[in-house]
Amino acid sequence: RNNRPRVLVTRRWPQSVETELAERFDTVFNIEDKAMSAADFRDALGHFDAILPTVTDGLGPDALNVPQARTRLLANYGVGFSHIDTDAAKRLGIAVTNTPDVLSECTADLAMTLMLMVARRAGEGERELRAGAWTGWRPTHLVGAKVTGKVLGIVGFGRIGRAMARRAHFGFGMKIVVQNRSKIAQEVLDRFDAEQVDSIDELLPQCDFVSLHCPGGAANRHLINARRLDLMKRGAFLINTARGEVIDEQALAQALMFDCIGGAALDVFDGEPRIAPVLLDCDNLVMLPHLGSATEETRTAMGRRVVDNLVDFFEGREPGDRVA
Ligand code: 8YV
Repeated sequence: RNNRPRVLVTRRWPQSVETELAERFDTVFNIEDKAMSAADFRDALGHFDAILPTVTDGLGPDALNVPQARTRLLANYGVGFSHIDTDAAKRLGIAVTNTPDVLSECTADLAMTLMLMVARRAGEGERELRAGAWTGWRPTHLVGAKVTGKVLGIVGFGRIGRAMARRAHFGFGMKIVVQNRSKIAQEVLDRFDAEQVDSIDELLPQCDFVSLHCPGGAANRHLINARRLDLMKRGAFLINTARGEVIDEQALAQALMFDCIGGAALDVFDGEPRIAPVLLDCDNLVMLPHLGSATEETRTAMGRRVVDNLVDFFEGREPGDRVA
């Protein structure tokens, strides 16, 4: 039993997958359930065969700055892995895996939730009611924007972007326009009656709603900046369930305050859980605390997927979800 791989789980997981991990591996859970520091990681790299991080674990150059590591696998719990410096991992001979597919439907559900909430001013309405400030029905009270039949721009047409397109097109009769770094097969676009444009600049002016489903990281940092917010239709809405750094939040706050766009809805933030104070002053902004994949079913499925990657890796097979 003692030659079982030694595995560190940085946060608490749903019970059933924690049990599965403990049965199969020599598992240590970070019972504090708090984000780990770079120093904690440098230490852990000397003691564990695999580390199972989440988005709250910054595995940047500092955390991976060790001469050598016992760790051979970083099996991320989550699909996005821009918090892991994959070049540094590679130099140390550490493989990286993620958990795609299993969270696409729930993340798209949450993007729809955000889109409907911001268009229909649901957050404002709930705040008003709870504050005891609702004076009653009137024809002009909290009038929002119609969603059905509008144009939805999708930035990043991977698994989650497509799950979003399916909901919006078939459920809400929306016209879908997509931008993606590579060309999408015509047969895939045809499924949603979608059209692919060559650039974000081309996409933005056509859309009533824009939903971000691209990866985070340095390459996409501030992809949505002041200049691009200015390309959006006046009255259009921006939705982000991808990564906080994709939007320049200061520029977004300006655009919201001066009504250059109709509103925005964010599930992710640059430097979360810290929220840029300017955002708190924007009424036409819906904010949720990174809930995209937060269902019992999906969080359990994500854990299973990590277990599959670990088992494959330590039994000498190439893990299905290897990303680096
Ligand atoms: C997770 C996510 O909640 O998978 C992702 O990329 O953002 C969410 O599903 C989180 O990242 C878990 O690490």
